[in-house]
Amino acid sequence: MKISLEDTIAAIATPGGVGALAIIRVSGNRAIECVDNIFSGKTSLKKSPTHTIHYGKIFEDNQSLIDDVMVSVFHRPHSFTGENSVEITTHGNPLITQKILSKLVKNGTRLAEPGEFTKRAYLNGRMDLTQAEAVQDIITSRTEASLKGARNQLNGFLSKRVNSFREALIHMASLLELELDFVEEDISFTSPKEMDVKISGILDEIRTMCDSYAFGRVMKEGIHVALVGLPNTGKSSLLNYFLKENRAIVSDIPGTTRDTIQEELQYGGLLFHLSDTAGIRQAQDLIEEEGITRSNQAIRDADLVLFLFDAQSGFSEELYHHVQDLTDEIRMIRVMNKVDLKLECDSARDIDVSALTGDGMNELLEILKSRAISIHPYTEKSIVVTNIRHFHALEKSKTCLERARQSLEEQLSQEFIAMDLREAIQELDEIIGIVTTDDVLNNIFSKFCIGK
Ligand SMILES: Nc1nc2c(ncn2[C@@H]2O[C@H](COP(=O)(O)OP(=O)(O)OP(=O)(O)O)[C@@H](O)[C@H]2O)c(=O)[nH]1
Ligand SMILES: [Mg+2]
Repeated sequence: MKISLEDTIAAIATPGGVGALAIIRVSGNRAIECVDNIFSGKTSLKKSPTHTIHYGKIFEDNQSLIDDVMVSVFHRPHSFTGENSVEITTHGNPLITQKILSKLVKNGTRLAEPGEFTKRAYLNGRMDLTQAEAVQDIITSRTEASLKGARNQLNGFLSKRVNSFREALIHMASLLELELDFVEEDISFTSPKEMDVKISGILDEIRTMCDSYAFGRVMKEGIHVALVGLPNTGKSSLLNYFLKENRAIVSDIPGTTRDTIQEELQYGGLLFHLSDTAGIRQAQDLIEEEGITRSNQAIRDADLVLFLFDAQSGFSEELYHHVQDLTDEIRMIRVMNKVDLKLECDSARDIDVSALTGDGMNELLEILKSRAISIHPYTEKSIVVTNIRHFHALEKSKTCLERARQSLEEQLSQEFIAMDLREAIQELDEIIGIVTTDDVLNNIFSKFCIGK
């Protein structure tokens, strides 16, 4: 749906439900005027300077009081959206905010689409597209790590890098195109060697950024960890210990867990999605068989697999190989549980724990954290790409630059090289939103909250 930037929009920006305060946001040419129409205060909002706050009341049509409110006024272009904007702070009762919103709609505003405030901020040049996307990430981040990544993106870390590549490539493409104009005179502005060095430098950086996406995804979406082993090894006990609650049924009857049980755990700034699975053995009935099928799927889907065994039942080479076949060896962590039983065992393993006493459990969490980071190596200093749209565009620009280098090597006409560079630039333009389509924008902003 095409929405007009001319409209003045309004939305409740705070979560639905009861709270101490709530905020209604209004933005657009007529924002201040529309609020002024329903606001009774000492001063006229229209005559108020920007960045001022005013106390007043809002009444029903029959003059009964809806609420007393504080109103903040922002004149364009110095507002989040770059437009005239007003924020009305009310008592946090949805009955109040709904009534005020209805009054605003009767007085010349329309209800905002999801993300429309941020979309306007982008369209009005207040931020680029990666920064607009970061606004939503800041709201939805569930871990310290992803919040930090989103904050860096909002500060423009990603756009600055992408912009520097763009500028260097635009410069190179322009020199090549200029040379083409002077082809008869045989004038050269840049040497193939020089160009190769520059393109390679950019390529290296783009490759590192593409590689960071594996970790970026983990940072944003969390790490999937499957707890796997023979029946009775203590997988459910381990899950319960991590969660500090009796989430899964634990019993000494082998084959207790049938369904996979998924729960979240925050540790070390990261989010882990733990899946307790049915113990894998020759199934005794159809339900257990289905449970084991699900265990196998959980292994395939996992970023990390905790392979549990205990000294009593011993390390099953057969099961270990079965799990290895479903995942990569580097994703597996061998855990021996029930060390409190003090049984002898010489099987190789990464850690000894007791889900009963808690022995070794903190060390296990540390191993999980360091393995989560090391399966997707990255350095603190590098930019971490967390967004699939950015990742795809970077991948495409990487391919164009690789082609450009190939053409250089094969001494193809400069036309081809310039064309590849232009294509790479276009991909980078899409990341920061210098060129975009309505579809891309709708796709991005429709996932936003209303009021943001
Ligand atoms: N001594 C001791 N017993 C444990 C430990 N962890 C679990 N158990 C016991 O081992 C038995 C099986 O535990 P569960 O957590 O149900 O094992 P599971 O791997 O989930 O078993 P299934 O769901 O059947 O695959 C229970 O009786 C637990 O109390 C431990 O660290 N030490
Ligand atoms: Mg279990």
